[in-house]
Amino acid sequence: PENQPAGPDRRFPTGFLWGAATAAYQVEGAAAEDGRGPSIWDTFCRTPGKVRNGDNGDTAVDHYHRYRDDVALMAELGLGAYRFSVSWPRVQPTGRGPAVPAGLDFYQRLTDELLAHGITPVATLYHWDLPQALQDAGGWPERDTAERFGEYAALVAEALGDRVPIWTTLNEPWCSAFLGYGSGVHAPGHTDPVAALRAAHHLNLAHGRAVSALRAALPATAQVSITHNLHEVRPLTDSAGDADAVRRIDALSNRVFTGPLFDGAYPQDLLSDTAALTDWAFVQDGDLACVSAPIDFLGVNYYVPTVVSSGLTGERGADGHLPSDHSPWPGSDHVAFHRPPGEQTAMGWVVDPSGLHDLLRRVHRDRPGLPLMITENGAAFDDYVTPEGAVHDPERIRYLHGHLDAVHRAIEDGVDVRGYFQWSLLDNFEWAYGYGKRFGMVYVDYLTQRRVPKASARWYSEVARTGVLPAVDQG
Ligand code: GBH
Repeated sequence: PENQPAGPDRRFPTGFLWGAATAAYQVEGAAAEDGRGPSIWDTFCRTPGKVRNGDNGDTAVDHYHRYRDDVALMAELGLGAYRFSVSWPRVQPTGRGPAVPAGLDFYQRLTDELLAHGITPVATLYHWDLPQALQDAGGWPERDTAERFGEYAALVAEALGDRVPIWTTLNEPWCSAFLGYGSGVHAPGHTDPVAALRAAHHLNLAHGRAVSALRAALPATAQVSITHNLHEVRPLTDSAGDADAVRRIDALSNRVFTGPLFDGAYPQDLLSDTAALTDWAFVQDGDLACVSAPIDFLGVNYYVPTVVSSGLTGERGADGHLPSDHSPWPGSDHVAFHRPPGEQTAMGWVVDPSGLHDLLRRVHRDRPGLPLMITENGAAFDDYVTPEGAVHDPERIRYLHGHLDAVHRAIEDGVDVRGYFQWSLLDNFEWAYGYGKRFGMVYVDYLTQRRVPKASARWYSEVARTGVLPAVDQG
């Protein structure tokens, strides 16, 4: 705090949504209950060597059974909104056919509980838990998966449309396509650059199909969106080669999604950069018109900037992959990734709020008038409960303060940011890292499932309640 200038308090716009986020597979548990079918993450967790410590989401933090207590805790913390995801294999165990009533019933009860506590439900239709049966039929590289997703979206909209005001189709399709089918560090663990590009297109198409289904079923007041983990890509130096590396990675992480979504076209440079891999013949007539149907806001998840240069350096990239490993960046083997200096989280991700500020300004510049929502931002640190029963996490308070300050500065610059969701409400199953990384504002003792709000939760609660970010972080 002593190196922070004491500035004026920053007041957020009235109506700004203050929330927290989770995802079904990371928190629910109850993996075999009420007819839920297996997802690609159930399978991946059982594949030796894929998930740290052999962890899986069978029990997770038991949110499926403890949702009432968890909602009460959210209310106690003064949260205005809760972003959760709907598990596709709970609704359709094989990804096809009629909905399982018990599966939908859980989300109806959860939603009713939120509304009863004055908390706005924000539903994401897909946060990475593809029904295994659809993967067996080819998964996201196959077009049929997008059609199935449209039908699933219709079933969920029919069940929850009267009570969920804010909807997101997909969470971070970049991860689904490029980590799931390119680098293989996420389920289903494939390492095929062409499959990754096909998956990206079919995820775009799935979004479009879901938007049509949602618009057909929801009241006109409902807001429909998609969440992307947009990358803030920065050059290592100001060389022309590094600028070209930025262009390539920007195409493969951002414009591969925002092009079809907002311009109804894949960027020309992306098509030529990947021409040696594919001619993109899987993009059919009419697809892009469907993908580019208007949305009401864009969800942005931000954790860390991406620093790139041209040329193989032989060093481990900031995304953790060696040049010899499978890359999540098809056709960009000669781009090197760098870990910038500075404070890091337990994930090894540098703490850099300027990345969020720059990213928001850039989206605003490219898409003026587009409302934005920060649908995820947060950090893992090595949290533990003291003998007195408290969790002191000043690093997280500093992290949140810095990033909320960045959001506020972007709003002052004219960017239309409507809300902020901390990742995550609870410590949970952190994908390939298992339970080893704690992102929660609430600590979870995985043996007893006891919840302990961290000091940062109390801090965030005050910000959410007042709508004011204090000048110093008070961590
Ligand atoms: C989100 O994904 C997910 O939506 C959520 O489920 C997850 O729990 C949460 O974040 C925390 O991981 O190579 O060092 O530059 C985050 C996706 C992709 C963000 C890789 C960071 C690059 C880090 N991540 N990315 S680095």
